[in-house]
Amino acid sequence: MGRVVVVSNRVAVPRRGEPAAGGLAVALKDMLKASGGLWFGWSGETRPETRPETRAGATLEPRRQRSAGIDYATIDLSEADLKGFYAGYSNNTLWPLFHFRLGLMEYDRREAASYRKVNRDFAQALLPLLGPEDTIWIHDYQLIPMAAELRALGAKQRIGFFLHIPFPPWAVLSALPDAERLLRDLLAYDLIGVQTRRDLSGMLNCFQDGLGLVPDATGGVRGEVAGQMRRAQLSAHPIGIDTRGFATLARKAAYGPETQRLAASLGGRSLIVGAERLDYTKGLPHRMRGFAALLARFPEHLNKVTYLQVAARSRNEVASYRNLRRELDQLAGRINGDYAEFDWTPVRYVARAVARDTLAGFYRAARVGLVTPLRDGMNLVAKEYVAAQDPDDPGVLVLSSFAGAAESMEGALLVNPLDAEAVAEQLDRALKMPLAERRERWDSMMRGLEEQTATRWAESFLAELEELPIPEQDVFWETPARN
Ligand code: ADQ
Repeated sequence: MGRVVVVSNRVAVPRRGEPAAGGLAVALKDMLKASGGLWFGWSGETRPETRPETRAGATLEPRRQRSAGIDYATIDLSEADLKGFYAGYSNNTLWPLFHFRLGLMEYDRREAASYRKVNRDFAQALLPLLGPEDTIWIHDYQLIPMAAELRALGAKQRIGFFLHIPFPPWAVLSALPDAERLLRDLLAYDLIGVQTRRDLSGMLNCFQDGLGLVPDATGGVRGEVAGQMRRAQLSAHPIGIDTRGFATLARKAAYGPETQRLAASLGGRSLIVGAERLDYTKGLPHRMRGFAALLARFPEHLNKVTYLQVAARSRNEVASYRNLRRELDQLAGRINGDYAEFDWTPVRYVARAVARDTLAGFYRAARVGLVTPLRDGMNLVAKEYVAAQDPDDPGVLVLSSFAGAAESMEGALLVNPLDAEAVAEQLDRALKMPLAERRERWDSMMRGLEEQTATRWAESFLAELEELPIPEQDVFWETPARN
């Protein structure tokens, strides 16, 4: 039996004094521990341009570490890679494009080349560490071409890919000058996992309209990559959280000093909570406008409800993120200016990360979890909010229908985040919802969360990958007869 080798742009190498990792990292680590596996990726460090490894054609020597039964191998990126591959093509081209934000997408051929180079560097650095029986699982949009690069170097192992963010249909993806190449790169994988049925239909539509490949009856596509015929299986594997673990964390945190201080400061008012990275996909300005509409249209909530938004700063090197920050500062200031009383601040806006257990306690203290991204692969905050609730007196989740989580969380009040009035109406409904309905909705969501955990997600993806026929089998390397 071979190992599982996980590859992701950032590697969660445990460091002393660091807060506990989230559910996703824990699920991957458990799986790696069980298979004696390896986690490979970027160290998060940059290296000077003058180092010999930076020269074209040189292979980077990964830094090896072992911790709690898992091997880690990491490489540094150069400043130029960081700019072109990471801030540029990954976060300023693919991220907005995959989130349907063509107006924010920028494109630069040098950044596209840097993206490809870093994927080649990753493949070259990983190849010598691989055994013939290993199963490789590559994560997310930063590393789409990595399997094609590994195949070009002769790798025959099973390679799976999971996309954490949405995948748009061809009408959107075709705006990318390299769209066809990116789709061909995907064919180098044996299994491509996406979050939802919506992403799956987006991807199948791209293969069909972009490359003219008709999916077979079992959801696979066959096509040529690097002179070889290959078949990639496509399927949806919605990610989950460590539901029990998070519920326990929240129960304990409710007695912690932060949640106690928060509760005391509310003076008996209801709390609406929002938490995310400060990212334009999360719909934060729309959410603030929705909250303002609540106060304008339903004045019975004035001085009775407080909205706490914690937004961890993110990707400050990209201009659209700095602009968002400015917009939010202004909006929060304006709403408070319009509605605050000397003893009540309607919007509490905290632009930084908070500890995981503190966040869990805040979720539990909130009558409403307000999760309204404009697009999101899944959205774990929605799941964490539900897991954190007190079963005897649960709060209500108001959720964007554009979050992947909406496909499986039927107990939420769904909303189109672009419609401020609709957000206000759903907030009003959530704040007034009787206990019996809150319980019923929460029960149905919690049952789903207990089934669909992060561990189940990792297991089901790998089980599907490992059941697929070995790529070396002849049928995968023949050119099919043309008809
Ligand atoms: P993200 O876009 O980062 O993930 P999400 O799934 O919501 O979004 O996960 C965010 C995590 O950060 C949660 O665990 C949350 O608790 C934590 N967090 C949020 N705000 C915080 C704050 N202010 N301080 C501290 N922690 C905070 C990407 C995709 C998602 C997909 C995940 C997993 O964009 O759609 O669900 O990957 O596949």
